[in-house]
Amino acid sequence: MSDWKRAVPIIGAMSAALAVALTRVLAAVHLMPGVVAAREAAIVDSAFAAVLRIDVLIFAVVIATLAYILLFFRAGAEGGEGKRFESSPGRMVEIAWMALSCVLTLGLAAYGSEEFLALRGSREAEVDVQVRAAQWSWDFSYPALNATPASLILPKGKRARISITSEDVLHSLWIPAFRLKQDALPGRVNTLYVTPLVTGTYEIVCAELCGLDHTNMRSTVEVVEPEEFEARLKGETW
Ligand SMILES: [Cu+2]
Repeated sequence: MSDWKRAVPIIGAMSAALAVALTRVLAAVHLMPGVVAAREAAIVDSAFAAVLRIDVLIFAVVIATLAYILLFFRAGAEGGEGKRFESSPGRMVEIAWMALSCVLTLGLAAYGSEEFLALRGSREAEVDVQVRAAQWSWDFSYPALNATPASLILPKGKRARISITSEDVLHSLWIPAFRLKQDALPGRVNTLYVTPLVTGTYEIVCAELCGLDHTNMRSTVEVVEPEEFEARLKGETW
């Protein structure tokens, strides 16, 4: 049997074992924050999980191949040359690898575009909030309700449009529980759409190094029941 025909089942078995072990470890680690607090968070999580599955497979095949080569082709004890790879599948492997790479790249691009469009959705929203970032705090205002609460308040189940700008340098509004992040740029308004699904209070963090107190540039978003929303905003106005 030629070298590569013997190698394929061994590398295949090693890859499968490694992929199963890695999948188990990753399932135990929980890479994403525990709470999935918005419709958008579920979309990001499913895309992340899909890409991670592909990454695990590729990683397992590469590492298993490397391990196989190290094990079976290492130099002899006396420092002599190791075993040589005598035969090669040649062009077939190159063609298969290129075809697979193309399918994978185009498939991921199509999947990513679909998920991105699902994430952005339409430009309609039921709630409008303006966010102004400045060194080193966040200001929130609701023009339709004439309210300026100290933190962000959103009604559960309603699509909100968050218009973000900056007074000075680059900042970035990041809400890990929503899996959303949007840059705040001076002289420009960026929009973010979100439909919160779980009531609670979640962290807002600045995700762009913006100066001395960057790490303290934090706030919170509170997701409340829709019937409480306006009353909460009135109570928070100052
Ligand atoms: Cu900042």
